[in-house]
Amino acid sequence: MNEPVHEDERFMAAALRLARQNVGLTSTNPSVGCVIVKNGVIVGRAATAPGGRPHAETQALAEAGKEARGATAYVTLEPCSHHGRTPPCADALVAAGVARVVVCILDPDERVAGRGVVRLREAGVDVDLGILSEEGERVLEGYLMRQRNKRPHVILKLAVSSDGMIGKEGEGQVRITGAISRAQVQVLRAETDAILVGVGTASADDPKLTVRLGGLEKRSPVRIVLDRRLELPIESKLVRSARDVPLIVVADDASFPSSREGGEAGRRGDYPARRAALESAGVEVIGADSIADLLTALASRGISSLLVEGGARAARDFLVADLVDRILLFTGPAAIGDRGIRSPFERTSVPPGFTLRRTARYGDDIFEEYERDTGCSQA
Ligand code: AOF
Ligand code: ZN
Repeated sequence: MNEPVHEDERFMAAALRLARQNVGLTSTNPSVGCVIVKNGVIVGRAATAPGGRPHAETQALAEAGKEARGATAYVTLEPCSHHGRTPPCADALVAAGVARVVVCILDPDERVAGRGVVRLREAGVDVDLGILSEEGERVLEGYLMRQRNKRPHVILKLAVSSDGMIGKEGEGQVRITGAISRAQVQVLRAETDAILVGVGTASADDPKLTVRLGGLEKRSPVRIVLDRRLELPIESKLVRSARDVPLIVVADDASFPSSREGGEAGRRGDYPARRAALESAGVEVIGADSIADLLTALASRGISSLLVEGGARAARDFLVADLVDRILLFTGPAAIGDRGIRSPFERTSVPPGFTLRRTARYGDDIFEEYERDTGCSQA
């Protein structure tokens, strides 16, 4: 009697695939997938709609129509039980006459937290839990991190030359990786809620940090610059595009005039003027006195995933704070040589506490994905 289990995994895999498609589009809601199956045939399928509503289940039920009666629903996250901006999905499943619900991950949202399952069971619906939960944890990693740890899931991406450099002094953007790797990074940006660089990289490279893959432009994440003393040039591409794609500049908390008599930049006298200039260009300026503090602030505004794109100092700051969950390392074939800016690490010196999970070749580049070992602090 192994068949039913096998079938559950197949349909849950389909639901997870649907969920993946809208990752990055549904914030602050998680992207959930739902597949409704009757007599072995899919009669309804949906992912959480862009913007977060409607939820997956209601759309899949609408597609299934009368076929939902007696059917099995596969959902990647426990159906909601709260009256939020939409009625509870658990109630909608019951009302449609669904006989069985298979859930991948329980919803940690305190308004749900097991109540969705209780509601279904009380109405006589069979519920099975935890099918393909390892993959489900991954699809929902941003949402789960924000709910459980009150911070976004953090991915550190580095492009390193064959001699361990991430750039060249005084040269602005240096091509280290090829077209395929760069396209991968664009896709990655499209899937994350926010993307961060240090002010050194922002000034030297003058990047725009938007998504430039045809059709995915609207998926550009919020852009964040770590800029302790507000040195980001007003004429930078980041600032000039702040009215189209949100830009947050993070100053040292001590730089705020309200604390410690204005802090270092305040005492220099130019801080208020810089801040005003940034704000009048549409930039949001916030203060944070540590990486952990910043992540807490980002989570409280609903940011579930953060891509750290450099430079060396920002990467080091996140690593030292022990706040990196995954490292994506792209190693290009060429050396940079003289005046190279050294990467905090390269393939041969990845920090302890990370395990290699995946390797690929993208053209002439080597791609490696490292996952933080579980059991480490998740604070
Ligand atoms: C579901 N199916 O597709 C999603 C769910 O603000 P609301 O009313 O949309 O509620 C947001 C919460 O709903 C979110 O925190 C999470 O608990 C759940 N997301 N639930 O049944 C879905 N996206
Ligand atoms: Zn719902």
